[in-house]
Formats: sequence, structure tokens, C-alpha cells
Amino acid sequence: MTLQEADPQIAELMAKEQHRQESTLELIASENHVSRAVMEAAGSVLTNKYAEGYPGKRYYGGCQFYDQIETLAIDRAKQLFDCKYANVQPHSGANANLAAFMAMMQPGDRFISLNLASGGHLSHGMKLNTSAIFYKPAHYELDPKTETIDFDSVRAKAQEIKPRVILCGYSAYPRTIDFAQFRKIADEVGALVMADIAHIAGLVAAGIHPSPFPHAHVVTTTTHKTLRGPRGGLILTNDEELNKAINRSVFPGSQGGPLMHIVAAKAVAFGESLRPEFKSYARQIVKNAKALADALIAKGYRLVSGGTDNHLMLVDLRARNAELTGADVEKALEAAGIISNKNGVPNDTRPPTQTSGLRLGTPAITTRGLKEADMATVAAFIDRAVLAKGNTDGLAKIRGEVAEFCKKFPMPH
Ligand code: DSN
Repeated sequence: MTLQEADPQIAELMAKEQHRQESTLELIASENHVSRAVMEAAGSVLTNKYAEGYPGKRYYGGCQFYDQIETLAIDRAKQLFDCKYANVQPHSGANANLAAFMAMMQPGDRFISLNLASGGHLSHGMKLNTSAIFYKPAHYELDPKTETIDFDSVRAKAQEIKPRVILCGYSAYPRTIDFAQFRKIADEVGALVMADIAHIAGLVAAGIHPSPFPHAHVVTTTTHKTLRGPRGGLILTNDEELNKAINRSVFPGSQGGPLMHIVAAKAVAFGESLRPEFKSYARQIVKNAKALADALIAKGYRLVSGGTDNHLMLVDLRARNAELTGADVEKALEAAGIISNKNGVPNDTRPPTQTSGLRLGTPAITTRGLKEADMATVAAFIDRAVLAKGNTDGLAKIRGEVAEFCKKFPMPH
């Protein structure tokens, strides 16, 4: 029985969601559109079975093909990131980070990271997250002038706290990360470096952003952002002992049975990322981000740190109009068919539910085939929607134009 026959309600909502994706510009920096092949693996017969354990060491019978699939996923991940060990089972980035913490620290141990408000992630020590409930976070800062990582602050915090782990890698940071500097400071205080490259994994895999290896002891990532795979997590290391600890921390430490349909979809995505076309894709993401950043600056917006080196930019809306909040602009843009997310800017005076900023990224629109020349059109849509804020008819008109524009750029099928 098809889904349409078995459950028309869900089928209809899925069809609407497909239309929404097709007819809007997806500018959320952490989202992407996967290939048909990845989708096929994710929605497959592989969801039917338990495979607790690791290849060759399972707690259930009947895992022979699962062993081969997981081994392929591991081998491809190692090749992609040029490292010795990979755990492909984490269900998400937050799960990957928790398992990495468990492998490197004992409960109560200290670590330092960038806080959420400055561009970090909730699993990097936000007070309600396990990372702060079981471990002790402290935070280093951005340089207030350049709005980039202040390595004097990293060093000072590291010397003061003597952390077990120094965590780098961010959710709203538009600049290249200097992993070597983090390692230098970690070596000075006897800490381990953990790099969460969730946002930039695709750029790292393609060689467009410097690799965290050999500087980081442990690398975590999601697989669904610039890497363009299914939603999920991944942990990498070159250290044999850490690898054993990571494997224990994922299973049985923090997860049960792996989602093997997702592991297969990760393997498919890693296979795609190993092809030369993926390098061109990753290069185009960055070119598009720079072009969009320039077009927005030309319209009077201020970008945190003045621009971008990667796939995302953080727009400080106050330069365009001091009254604008991220929440209002996110809503106006959505009504105009442009999907984004409100985001705090460094030292934001507004709360996280309002914010003064907007985070924009180009991974998804690059997958749809938009190029640099199209970024002027995208910036013009954005600015028109900002100016039309609160004007339902004006936003609906832009929504129609955006939908028409999107027809030129089909989703991957
Ligand atoms: N929620 C993701 C993001 O949007 O950056 C991070 O996990």
C-alpha cells in the first residue's frame, strides 16, 4: 500500500512540504537538499533491523549486510577527512558531542568553548544542556573590534581554567578557524582539542577550509549541513585509545541501536562527497556566500566581522534600521518565501527570542544551482522583504516573484 493510500493525511503534508521547499529560497546556513540516492537509502528497508554493536561484533543476528554498509560508511568517512578512525553511529551532532565529551572527560571536568550568544552551540556548554550539567564549561571571547576569535582570550582562559578540553568550531561564525592556534594553546596547558566542524564539514572535505587534522584530537560533525547527507552525526580521530573510548561512549555509553538506514545514507553521501563535483559544489558555496555578503553590504547592511570566508554570514540588522529585530525580519522574509533564522550578534542587547541579527547561508541554494550573479537578485528580494515588513500584500507579491524565480532552479531529483 502506498503512503497516499495508507495515510493520506501525512502524504498530503509531505507533498505540501515538498512544494514549500521547491518554491522558497532556503537560506538557513545549516540546511541543505540531499540527492535522490541519499533519500532512497534513508527511506529504505534498512530501518527494519537492530544492529547494536559494531561491524563483526553485533548483539543481534542477521547483520551481515549491515556490517558491510557500516564498514563502507566508516572507510569513506576516513578517506574523506583523511584520518584513521570514524564512528558513523551518532544520531545527531549533539549526540556526537556528548559521546566525544564522555570519551575525553570525566563528569565534573572542565572545558572551554565559545558561548552560544557569541556563535557557539548549545551542546558546547549552554547551562540547560548535558554539556553543562555533567561537565564544567567556561568561555573564551571574540575580539570586540574584529569580531573574530580572540586567541589572547583563549590562552588566558586556558591558563586560568586548566581545562581538560578546548573546544572550537561554531554555529554562527563566518570566518576561517585557525585549528593550529588552538592546538598550540592546548599543548601549553596540557588540554585536548575538540573541533566541532558541523557547519564547515563539506568545505573541509572538499579542501576549501583547512582541516582540523592533525591539530584536533577529536573531531565531531553533523552530516546534513554543507556535507549534504542525511541528518546525523559523525566522530573522527587519529588516536587509537580515544577511538576505543569514543566507540564505548557512543554504544553502549549514550545510544542503543544505530539507525542503519541513516548510516547507509551517510555512506552514500560520503561517496558523493569524494567525487570531484563535490569540490566544485563546495567552492561555489563560498563564492555565493561572498557575492551575497557583498550585495547585502551594498544595500546598507552590516555583517559581523565585515564579511565571510565560509558558507554563512551574520547580518547585523541595526545598521539598516535600528528598529529591526531578527524575529521580525525572519517572519517578513518567510512571508516572502525566503527562509532564514534570527540570530544574536556579538553583545546583542536583545534577548535570543528577538535578536538584532539574521544568519544566512548558501549551501542549499548552491545545491539548487544558483551562482554568484543570482546573489544580487537574492539580496534584492531580501531587502525588499525587509522594507515591506508588516505589509501583507507587499510580502505576498514578493512571495510570488520568489516562487517564479525558484522554478529556474529545480531541487535535486
Ligand atoms: N541547529 C544547528 C544550526 O542551525 O546551526 C546547529 O546544530
